[in-house]
Amino acid sequence: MQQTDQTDDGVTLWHVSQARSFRILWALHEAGIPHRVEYMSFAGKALRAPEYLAISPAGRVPAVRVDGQTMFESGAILEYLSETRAPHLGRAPGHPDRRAFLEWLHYAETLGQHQAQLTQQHIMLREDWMRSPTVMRLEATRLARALNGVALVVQGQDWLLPSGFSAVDIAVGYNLHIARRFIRLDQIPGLAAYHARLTARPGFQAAAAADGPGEIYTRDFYEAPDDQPR
Ligand SMILES: N[C@@H](CCC(=O)N[C@@H](CS)C(=O)NCC(=O)O)C(=O)O
Repeated sequence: MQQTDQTDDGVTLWHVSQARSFRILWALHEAGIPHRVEYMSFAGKALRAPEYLAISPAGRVPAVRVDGQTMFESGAILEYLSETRAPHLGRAPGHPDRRAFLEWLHYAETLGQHQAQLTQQHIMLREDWMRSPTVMRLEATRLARALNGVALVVQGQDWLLPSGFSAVDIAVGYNLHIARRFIRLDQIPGLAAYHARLTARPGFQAAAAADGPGEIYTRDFYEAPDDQPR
């Protein structure tokens, strides 16, 4: 595990470039929370090492150390950081947008499951015979359908919540940033413009600069193959 950015007020992020841990990296930069990053890799065995499994039981990223404890699950981490360090990114109980805040925070993982399938099929399964063109097309369609729900909202307002930018734009925004490798965002009205608003934010750009060399997605776009026998 390589360690960088020695600034440390107690928040350490375990991160793989381009992975869901980018959500946390973005939130840390967006809110100006001092932190350090432990850069991990899917190559090798670091995510399966007993010391990492003690932090993240399924060997996934993100994980953080915060307030003297470790924590996994990006949605929970975003909520905790909002509660403890960045109230402007959260919507506390009683806020008029609280219900929608929770919906979108969890919806990010509805999007995430389709992206995980697409990433498996296009990238992680290395041999052609392991992949399924049917699953690739189906998951791309399901991801686009799920993104339609996001588009319907951001056509009428800048951010997912009427009260303004929040952690749910980070959670879902990460998905959108990856989804454009599988879905043509400009074919869903409102999505490309929302993506442009997200990526123009200084917090996003600082996180992108700190993301490290991408190791998952090497192509701009992964086209679903047709079903003809190869
Ligand atoms: N719901 C979890 C998902 C975490 C997750 O699956 N992360 C992926 C990277 S995007 C991972 O670590 N995969 C490694 C593996 O599956 O072994 C979260 O949002 O934190």
